[in-house]
Formats: sequence, C-alpha cells, structure tokens
Amino acid sequence: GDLSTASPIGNGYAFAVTDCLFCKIAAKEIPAEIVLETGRALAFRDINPQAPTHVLVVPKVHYENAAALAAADDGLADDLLSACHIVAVQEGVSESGYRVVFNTGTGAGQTVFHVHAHVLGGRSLQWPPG
Ligand code: IU
Repeated sequence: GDLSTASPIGNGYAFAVTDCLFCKIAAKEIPAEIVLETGRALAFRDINPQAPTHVLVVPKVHYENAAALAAADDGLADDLLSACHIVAVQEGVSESGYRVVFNTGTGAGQTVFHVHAHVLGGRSLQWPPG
C-alpha cells in the first residue's frame, strides 16, 4: 500500500525501522557519544572521525536520505540544520568554519540509510571534497 499515508508521522514508517543502526542509536538501544539532543534530533560523534569535530546529526524518526526528509516538508529539515549549527557552536568551530554534508545515495558515499548530516570542522577543509 501507500506507506506515506499509512504512517502517522508521514515518513512511510510507523515506528523505528528494524535493523536501522541510527534508529537504534536514536532509541538509545545502541550507545553513542551524544553531544546534543533536541525534540526531534540527536547529534553524536562519528565512530570514524574525518576531522577533529565530526558529529552526525539525525532526525529521531526514519527517513532514508535528505531527499525523503525534504519531501516530508514538515520543518524537520529546518530543525536538523539548526541542530547542526548548535553543534558547531558547542564544538567551537563556528568561527573558524565548518562543513555540513548529506551524502545522498551510494554514488555519493552514503552507507547508512537513515538520513544524517555530517558536521565537520576543526581543521582546514579542502574543496572540491573528492
Ligand atoms: P555516510 O554518509 O552514510 O557514509 O556516513 C555514515 C557514517 O556513519 C560514517 O561516517 C561512519 O563512520 C558512521 N558510523 C558511525 O558513526 N557509527 C556506526 O556504528 C557506523 C557508522 I556502521
């Protein structure tokens, strides 16, 4: 059937997705080093950091990627971006500069299919990212 209408939260899923790592972290079923929690978002340190600050910011509910999140059009993408900036301030990288990245699709390097923003900072970052 049409999952988008079946779900009370409009993301196609009525509850945490089975075997989704980031759903489990959001539910506190798997430990992570959490640096920020807001009403609808959670931020935790990446286990394989690519910069002195490397934090992942996820919505507590499941969306596969940034496109699905944006399509939901319910303000959640705004919340996520705000959380990213708060993390950058907390981490002390908001002045020196930081990067927010959504890898979207396998071709862009997405490996975990629960949307997450990478917040990277604390070193100089090259462009293009490669
Ligand atoms: P990607 O954009 O989907 O490639 O990012 C996934 C990130 O999740 C990547 O940077 C991993 O190091 C990170 N990660 C994690 O923090 N904890 C985990 O248990 C796993 C991946 I698996």
